[in-house]
Amino acid sequence: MAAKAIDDCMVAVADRLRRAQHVCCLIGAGISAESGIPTFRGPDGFWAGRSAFDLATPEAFARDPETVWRFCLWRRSQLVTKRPNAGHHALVAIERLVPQFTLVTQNVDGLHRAAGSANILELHGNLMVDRCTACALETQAATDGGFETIPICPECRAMMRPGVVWFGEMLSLDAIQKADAAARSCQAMLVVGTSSVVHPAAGLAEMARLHGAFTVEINPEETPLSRIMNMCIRMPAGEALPAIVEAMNSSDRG
Ligand code: BJW
Ligand code: ZN
Repeated sequence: MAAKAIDDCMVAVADRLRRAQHVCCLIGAGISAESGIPTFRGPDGFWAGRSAFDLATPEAFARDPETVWRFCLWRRSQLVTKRPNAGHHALVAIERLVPQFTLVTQNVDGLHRAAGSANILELHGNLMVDRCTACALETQAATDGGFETIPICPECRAMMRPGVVWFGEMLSLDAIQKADAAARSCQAMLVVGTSSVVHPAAGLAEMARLHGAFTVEINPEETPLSRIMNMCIRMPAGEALPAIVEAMNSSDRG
């Protein structure tokens, strides 16, 4: 896309965001790719050469907890070295520029909180949380090592599990209800870095569109939801989101 066309596009999105009372952002793994964290799907994704159903289902964990934990501990050991990027920081800036803002993330990496976002709904949990399989006690995982050992509950000595949501599991009722309400009530939604194939998350973008929100997809690749979006920005999130913030600030001054 020519520079002028990109500028016009950013100004148009900025204008929609500035006029919105409530902005909702639906986020996926693509935003963290520029922090060095692989996405899930695709040739360089976490699941390349692996089966998601052997790593991200309660059945897999029941059958072979060691394999599932090894995958999780390896990701934790990588994650603790990663930092938020320009895309995460731009979302913090947008939150501060609009009256109401809801960040609905499918990501389990905690980078939105690290960047400073405030109103976050973590639909698929958090990789750095351990939850007891027996008494449901939740603890924060260590960030300074221990990436070789399966955690044991400090209260009842049962095996812990990662605090993420696997396929076939219910999402937190509180989180999905709040996300659903945000999708229905927002005037603008940015759908960033998600393949939009996992439900119920993907359905939130459809819900927002159905309720009249202006929807913008930010993703270098097309997705099944591209066709229902008002606008698609085929750029990496770490470039597109800061450009939108810049346009929001310019229109503020102008
Ligand atoms: C960039 C970029 C850059 C790259 N900038 N972009 C309705 C229809 C069909 C099925 C279902 C349905 N409702 C429920 C289901 C079943 C299932 C489901 O959705 N299955 C489909 C896949 C077929 N859903 C569930 O089971 C959910 N539970 C549920 O619904 O409970 C009720 C129920 C149960 C049973 C039956 C019916 C109802 C739970 C879903 C949990 C998902 N969990 C995971 C794993 C977390 C654990 C872990 O971390 O190990 O969450 S799956 C995985 O996918 C992870 C992600 O959060 C999620 C979404 O992936 P995401 O973020 O979109 O990443 P990618 O890799 O797919 O895409 C990255 C994108 O970034 C790409 O598009 C790139 O182009 C782009 N990109 N660089 C911007 N720089
Ligand atoms: Zn316990």
